[in-house]
Amino acid sequence: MIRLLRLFCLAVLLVVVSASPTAAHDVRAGADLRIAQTIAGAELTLVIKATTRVPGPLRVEVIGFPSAPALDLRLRSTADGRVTHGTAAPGRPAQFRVEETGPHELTVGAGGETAVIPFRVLVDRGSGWEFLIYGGLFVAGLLLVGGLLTGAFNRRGRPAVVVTAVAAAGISVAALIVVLEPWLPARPPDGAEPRPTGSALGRPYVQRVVTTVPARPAAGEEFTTRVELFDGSTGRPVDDLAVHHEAMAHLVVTSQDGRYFRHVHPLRTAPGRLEVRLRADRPGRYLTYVELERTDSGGQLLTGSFTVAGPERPTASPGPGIQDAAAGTVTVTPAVPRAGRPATVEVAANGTPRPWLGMAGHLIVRAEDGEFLGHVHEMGTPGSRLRFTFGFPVPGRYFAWAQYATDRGITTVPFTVEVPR
Ligand SMILES: [Cu+2]
Repeated sequence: MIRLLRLFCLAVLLVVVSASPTAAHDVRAGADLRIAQTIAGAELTLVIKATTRVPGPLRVEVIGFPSAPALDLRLRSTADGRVTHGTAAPGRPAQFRVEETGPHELTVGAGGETAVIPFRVLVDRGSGWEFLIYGGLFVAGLLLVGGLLTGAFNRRGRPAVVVTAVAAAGISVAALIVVLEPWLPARPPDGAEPRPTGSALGRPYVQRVVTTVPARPAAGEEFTTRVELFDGSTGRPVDDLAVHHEAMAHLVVTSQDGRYFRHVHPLRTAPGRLEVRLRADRPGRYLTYVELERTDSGGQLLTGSFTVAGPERPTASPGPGIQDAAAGTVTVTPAVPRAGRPATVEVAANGTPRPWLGMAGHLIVRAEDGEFLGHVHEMGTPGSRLRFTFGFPVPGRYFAWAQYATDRGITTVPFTVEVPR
């Protein structure tokens, strides 16, 4: 009996240890896939709705901040190569039909730009532990009935003990599974990746190359910022980014003087390649920070820089969103923050914030010299006051930008903080 239980516990432990973590871009019952994209000068969130059955419908919605162009969509099943087309705009979702679970690709086009988003359609198949529950009960029931019929319980000695012990074990296994089920790993859903390729230690860090096209953009002219990602070990393109905070990657571009700030969500234009179109109004050095996460691995912050050639040319289009120091009153507590201690940053938002990237508000902080970039989120304060807790690591001057979304779009509130010695 004890040996049996020991064996069973070992089996459970083995399954728990080898359980595969959730994959990167999945659409499954009860879970929409939300991906922020900066495309055609607009900031939007693409929502691939959850699927409950396959073959069945797959809906794609678009949320604009504040608006979004009509998107040309193309859905391709990687398994059989079937392609279907559609268009989507805010309030006008696209409806596709998926014939198979497993890997798919959604190509998104607008304003001459194209993103390819790989994702998997998954359908849950139940926990997979039912066979142990029903099996245990079935064995117990069978033995009890058989035991009663043959009179095994009336006899003394081995038969009665064996029948009782095995029946009790069956009931115990069933009961144990019923109790433990919420903590047991679920069976991978239909369409899941056959086997996770990463190890428990995570995947190697990503090496990045940040370039611009053209190589030396002119102030006021549109250019493409290109981030190429390479595996630290193999040198091959990294194409296993996990969606975190509703994006494959978050790119922050600031001018060295801190007067230019963009927080955008580049498009995946090829495996391991992310691109976003920008326009900078003044010449000089620009610093880039990419926040991303590889599947089964932790988050990473990659830095880079590029130079914009002169002369200064104020652009008519400041990029997606509103950048306005008057768009919110900022209060820092204590008023003179100390290095290495948490400070509270409160922003009185102009309007009612709505979720963007899964949060009510974002606070991005850069050290004046560019050596440090921090990013924290609003703490769930109800109403139009946004509260952040931020710890400035060392004394110095910091450029900060609080961001929130309302019906008017994304508002960025720039401010600076001095942390004395
Ligand atoms: Cu972002």
